Amino acid sequence: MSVLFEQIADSIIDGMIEEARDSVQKALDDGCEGKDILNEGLIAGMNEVGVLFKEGEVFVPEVLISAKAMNAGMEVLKPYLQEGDVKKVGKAVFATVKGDLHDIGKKLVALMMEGAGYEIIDLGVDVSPEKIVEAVKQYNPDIIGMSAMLTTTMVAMKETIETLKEEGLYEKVKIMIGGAPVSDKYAKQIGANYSSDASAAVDLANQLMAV
Ligand code: B12
Repeated sequence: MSVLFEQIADSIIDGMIEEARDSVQKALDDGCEGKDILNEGLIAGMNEVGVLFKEGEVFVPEVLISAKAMNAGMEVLKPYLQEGDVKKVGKAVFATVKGDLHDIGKKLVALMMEGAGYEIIDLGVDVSPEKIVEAVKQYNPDIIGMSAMLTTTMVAMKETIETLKEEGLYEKVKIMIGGAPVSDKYAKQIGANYSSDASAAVDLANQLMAV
């Protein structure tokens, strides 16, 4: 890992918002690729935070500050991930499912998809199946992207799909799911499509849209 990427990762681990912004900008000024800054800097840092959290070395307040630093870095990086074709290829509604407040990964996926030409409607976090159904009726999207980071909330994805079926909307949209506890197997079980990260999500969306 280059020193610059290490600096970015450290700024996330330490929850230093200004440093996160500055180090991402510095890496961009140095000509680093947006994708590398994201994967080897920001995401690498957040992954380390995850390890420290699991080991009990840091607690929720620190993780929240790291999440803020991650968002600050992502804001700087956003325009560089969104270069390229702006022709709209489809519309996607995104939501973090009921009971779940994690949104960093979902925002990243939404950001990359926006960059790939999708119109994104982000419903936010803790979104009930009913709200998702309402949004499908209101926006008529091609894709629904659902995110869950807790083993206890991933069931809400299944509930949402069941509600969509009850409303006769399931056949009208493609469903993509993701998040740490989610797998391809689970996606198949509930009638959705899975992708493990943000760039794979764009490929999956294009595949589903047959772009
Ligand atoms: C940041 C974080 C938080 C922050 C969230 C801030 C925010 N705005 O998002 C805060 C502090 C709020 C938090 C709270 C909690 N958290 Co937390 N959190 C994390 C942490 C450290 C990082 C998650 C993250 O942002 N990763 C970085 C992003 C880039 O990765 P990602 O989210 O996985 O997203 C990628 C893919 O999954 C995928 N993806 C994600 N969504 C989607 C959607 C689609 C459609 C697709 C295609 C792909 C896709 O693409 C993304 C980009 O590549 C994880 C640890 C971990 N290893 O994941 C724990 C973790 C998820 N949290 C955990 C827990 C337990 C909690 C709490 C219950 C803690 C508590 N005691 O209160 C609460 C629950 C709150 C709630 N109701 O949701 C556990 C979950 C365990 C489990 N198996 O259920 C984890 C795994 C930590 C651990 N090892 O114990 N957390």
